[in-house]
Amino acid sequence: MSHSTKSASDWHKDTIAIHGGEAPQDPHGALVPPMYQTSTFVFDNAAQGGRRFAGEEEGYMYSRLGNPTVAQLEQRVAELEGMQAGAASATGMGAISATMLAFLKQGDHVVASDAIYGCSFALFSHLFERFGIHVTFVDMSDLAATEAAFTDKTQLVFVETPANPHLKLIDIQAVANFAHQRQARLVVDNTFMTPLLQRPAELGADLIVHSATKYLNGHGDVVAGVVVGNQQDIELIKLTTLKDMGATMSAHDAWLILRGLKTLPIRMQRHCENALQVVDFLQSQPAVSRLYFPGLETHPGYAIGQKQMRAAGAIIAFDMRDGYESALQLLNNLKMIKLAVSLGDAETLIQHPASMTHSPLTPEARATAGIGDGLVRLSVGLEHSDDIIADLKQSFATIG
Ligand code: 3LM
Repeated sequence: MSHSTKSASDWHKDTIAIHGGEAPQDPHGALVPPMYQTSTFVFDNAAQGGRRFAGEEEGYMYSRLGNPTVAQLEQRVAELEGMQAGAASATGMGAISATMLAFLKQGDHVVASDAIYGCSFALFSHLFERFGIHVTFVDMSDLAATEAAFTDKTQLVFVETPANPHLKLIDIQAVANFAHQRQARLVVDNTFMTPLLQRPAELGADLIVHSATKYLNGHGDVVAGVVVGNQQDIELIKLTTLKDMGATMSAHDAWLILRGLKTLPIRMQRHCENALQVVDFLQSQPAVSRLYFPGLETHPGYAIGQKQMRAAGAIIAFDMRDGYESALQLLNNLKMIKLAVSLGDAETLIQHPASMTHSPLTPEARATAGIGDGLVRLSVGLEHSDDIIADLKQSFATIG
C-alpha cells in the first residue's frame, strides 16, 4: 500500500532519504510521523474486517500483516533503490530467507556467489539442502564459471557485492544478463553500499536485500532487514514467506530506521572520506601484508567498481603479515575502536571474520573464499579520522 503524497521520482536521493514514503499530513501536524506501536487495528464493523481480510478494502488489520510506520519505511527504501515496493523484516537474514524461499520449491536450483555473509552461506548450504533446494557457490568474478553454474532448474541468483568480508566485486549487469537469459531472478545484497553508492536496480537486479541493521539505520540500536522489488514480487513475499514465517519488522524499529535514514547521505559521505584516510595509513604499515579496498587500483575488481559503484564505501579488510596471533593482538590492544561484529555504525568497529562473522563457513569454504586466519575487517565510523588512525597506530605499535 503506497502512502506517498507525491511522486518522488524527480527528487534527489538526499531528499528521498528524508521525505520518501511520507504519509499524508498528520491530523495534529506532527513533523515526525507517529510510531504506530500497536499489535492490532480496530474495525468499524464486522463487514469491514471481512473486506480487509478478503483484500477488497485497503486498511490495516494486524501488525504482522502490515503497519503504517513500517509501510512508510518500506516505501522510502523502495524509492531510494528506484524500485516499486518494499517489505521490511525483523533482520537482514529475515529479508534474505523470506525473499529466497518465496520463489523456491523442492528441486529448484540457486546460483550464489562464493563470497557472501556467513549466515547467508549457512542458510543456503545447510537449510536449503534439507528442503531439496540445491545451491551452487561459484566465483562470480569468473563470468564463464558463473554462466556454467546455471542449470535448467535455476530460479534464483544471489550476489553480494562488495562481498563480506573482503570486498570482492561482482559485475551485477553481467550476472543479471545470465539470469535473465534463463528466466531466473537476480537478488543483490546491497548492504555494504546502500542505495546511495550502488543502484542494483539500474544494473538489472530484480530484488535488492539489505541488512538495515547496518548503514540504513546507522546507529547500532536496531537489528532489521528490508527487500525491495517490483509490486508483484514484493506482494508475493509479503503474502507468503514474510506473513507466514513471521519475521516482520516492529513499528519501533521502523521508526528508528526512518530517523536514521534522514542522515544516510551525509553519513555515507563522511564514512567514505574517513575510509580513504584510514586506507592511506594502513598502506604504510609493514605489519599489513595485503589490503582489500575497492578504491585501490590494485583491487582485482577495481574496473567493475568504477563502472557500478559511486564510491568505494567504508569497509576495509586486511591480512596481517604474521597471521592469527598478530591479528588478535591488534584487535585486543585498541582503545577507542570497538571490537565487535556488525558494520555501518557511527562507531568504528573491528572484527576477525574467520572466528566471528564467517565462522559458519566450513574451513574449506573459508579457504576457497580466501578468508584466512590473519584477516581483519574494519568498519570505518564517523569519528574524526585522526582519532581512528591514532588508535590503530598505537595498537600496531604494540605488535612490534
Ligand atoms: C557482519 N552482517 O558483521 P542481520 N547481509 C550482509 C551482512 O553483512 C549481514 C546480513 C546480511 C554482520 C552481522 S555477524 C553475527 C553480524 C551483507 C550481517 C544479515 O540479520 O541484520 O544481521 O543481517 O558482517
